[in-house]
Amino acid sequence: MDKKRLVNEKSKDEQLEMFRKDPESESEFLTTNQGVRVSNTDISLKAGERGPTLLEDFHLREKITHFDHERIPERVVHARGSGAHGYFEVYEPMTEYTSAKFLQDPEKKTPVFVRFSTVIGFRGSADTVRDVRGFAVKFYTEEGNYDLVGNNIPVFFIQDAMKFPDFVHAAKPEQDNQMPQASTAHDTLWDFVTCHPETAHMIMWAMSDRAIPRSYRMMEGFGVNTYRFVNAEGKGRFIKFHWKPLLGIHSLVWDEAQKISGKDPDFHRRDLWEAIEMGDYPEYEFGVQVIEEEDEFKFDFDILDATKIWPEEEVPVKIIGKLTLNRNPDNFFAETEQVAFCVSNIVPGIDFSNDPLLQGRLFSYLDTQLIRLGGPNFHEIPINRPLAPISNNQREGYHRMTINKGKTSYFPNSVGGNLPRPASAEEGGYDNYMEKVEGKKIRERSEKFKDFFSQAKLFWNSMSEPEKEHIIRAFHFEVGKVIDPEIRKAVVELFNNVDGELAIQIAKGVGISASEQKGGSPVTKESPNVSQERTEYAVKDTIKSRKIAILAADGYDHKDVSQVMQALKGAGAHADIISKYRGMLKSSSGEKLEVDKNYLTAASVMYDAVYVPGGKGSIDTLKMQGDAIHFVNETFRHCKPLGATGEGIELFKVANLPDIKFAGQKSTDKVVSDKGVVTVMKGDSSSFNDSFIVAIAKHRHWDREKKEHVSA
Ligand code: HDD
Repeated sequence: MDKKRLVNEKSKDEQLEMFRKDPESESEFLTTNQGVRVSNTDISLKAGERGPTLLEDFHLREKITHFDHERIPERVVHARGSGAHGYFEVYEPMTEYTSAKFLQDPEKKTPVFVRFSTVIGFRGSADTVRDVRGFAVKFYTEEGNYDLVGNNIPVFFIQDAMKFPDFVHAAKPEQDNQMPQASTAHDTLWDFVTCHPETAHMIMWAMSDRAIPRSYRMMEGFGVNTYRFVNAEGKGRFIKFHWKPLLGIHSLVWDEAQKISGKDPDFHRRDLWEAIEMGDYPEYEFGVQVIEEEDEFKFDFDILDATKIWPEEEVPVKIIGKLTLNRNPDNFFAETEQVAFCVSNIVPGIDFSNDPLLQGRLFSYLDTQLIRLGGPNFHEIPINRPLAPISNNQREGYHRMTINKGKTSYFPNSVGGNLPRPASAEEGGYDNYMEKVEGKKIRERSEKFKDFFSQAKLFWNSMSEPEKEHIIRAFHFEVGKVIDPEIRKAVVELFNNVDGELAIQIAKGVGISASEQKGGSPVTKESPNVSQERTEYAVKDTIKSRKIAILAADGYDHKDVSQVMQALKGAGAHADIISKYRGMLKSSSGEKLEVDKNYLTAASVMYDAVYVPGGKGSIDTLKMQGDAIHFVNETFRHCKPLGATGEGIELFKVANLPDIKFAGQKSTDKVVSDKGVVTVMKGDSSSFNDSFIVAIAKHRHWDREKKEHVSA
């Protein structure tokens, strides 16, 4: 049986396994690429011990040549990413809407490969930069591969693909000095923004907490563009795709994100990898918004404009299935780097719309893989191979793997039995949706595309107060780094079209005098679902997979630590013991505890909460350690939960947490929970655990008004 047929009859996992088991990896012995066993791979072949190296050393030449060619061009955007395998299940048959087979049978699991990414940074840049995150899903369906290439923000910077190269050139490091890396806080990006008012809405999202997610597991995903569902009767409907994370939508704060970039540049990669290794499988529900064709013009926005959302309050998201990521890749290069997503990879039952951004994307992705993966046969790389059989007349080109049999590579033919032949719709052939199109060739956009500010204002109106404050501070950082005062002024003027007060606040932080006239869009509507705080998809009742730091030294109270650790574990969280040195700690009653990280390998910014157990010896030591006090201060400043029992409270007092009430000294005193700081003196451990878990589940405690008084 030839390899191609074998591949097509196996599951994706089995298929990849087969490639992993190629003779190369099965041999116990080190061999050349030709299978010749190598006797020495340390010393090159020389003429005498101290003589010149000989050209005939085929192993040396092969080894170095391979190494010299080991890099492929990084993706022109989304270069830095992280991948995971998993599966998709539909909740109920979607027959009414689409004929796509992977959306019919709730019993069926469709294998997927997902790649998350940042957009602007190079491959080696940090994970927690302010940026959009890519959320690309490859479904290996029985009808062929379907790629849904989305982002974690539902709109885009520009309306027309023609502008994409300009936008990316402006956002990437500047031409003369290749700075700054992985950041939009520079002149050319903001120059582009002010020259293109259509960016206003997306910029609001990019300045919001959405652009600094806590984890790939805790962010939404959006298909962004408008697509079509087409059912078996040929009825089409406009749709937008959504991914809703079951852990809720959570973000970092900007100071935290910047510090993590130094402490652990792989923060998001590591988080995804470790969660999957520990069995905390990331899950996202799949949703669609549907607009009937007859309602195409019913809205005050153009449904083909990718800079506009379909407010979920107007067009509800119908949840139709779930994605689970349950396996890490075995090899980063072979899978995560070589995976090739193409927006044009589509299956029957799904079709494109005339969204001008999408239309350009249809060309770009296939085109970019040709240069990135070195030729037209990249679909044969294991991670890109469909499970559905491939059979066509495209046979040659660089890196061809399949060995086709027979004489013919054309259709129709009489020599090869007239095969392979096109399939009818009944046989599963892809039929393009029969849309009536009439018009003059023209370079124009429809009138509603020119409303640049209404939805930017809708977004602003929908934010909670802390979210608004974060947006203003993000502008202060980003635009504050712009050197040319004319560009800073233009930014203030642009956002004066969105909201006058916003413009005044931006101006204040970037050295521009605020506009006299308070401008702004007249829109007063809100769409709570665009707010991470207010959305119905906010999840604030679980601490599953959160990371808690426990600060301790010799003399810690073992009972305190064990009962809190047990409670956290029971609720699905993970705790690390942090101390000045790695090794073992000794409790006041003689037990031992292994330290996971020291103050140099850990930092408060890498955790979701901090707990300080009692034990006089431990606290006397911690009170003298600036690193421990800093840990507490920083956690407080970033509005994350803090818990302490017994003498542990002393450390919080030394850290001077402003306006916080602590549990009293008496053993009869109850648990006190104040703005996410939970303390108890003695005794009631179960109510402490409950209150601490509630505080962690809330994630952030923005009500710490005096947080800025804390230096950290
Ligand atoms: Fe794009 C990669 C998402 C507009 C051209 N894009 C890429 C990836 C994601 C997106 C997630 C990374 C895929 C991976 O992990 O390999 N892009 C989007 C979204 C857009 C968007 C949600 C707006 C709706 N992109 C867009 C436009 C163009 C491109 C308008 C060009 C006209 N995008 C590309 C590309 C990339 C890419 C150059 C770079 C690497 C790749 O394709 O494989 O073709």
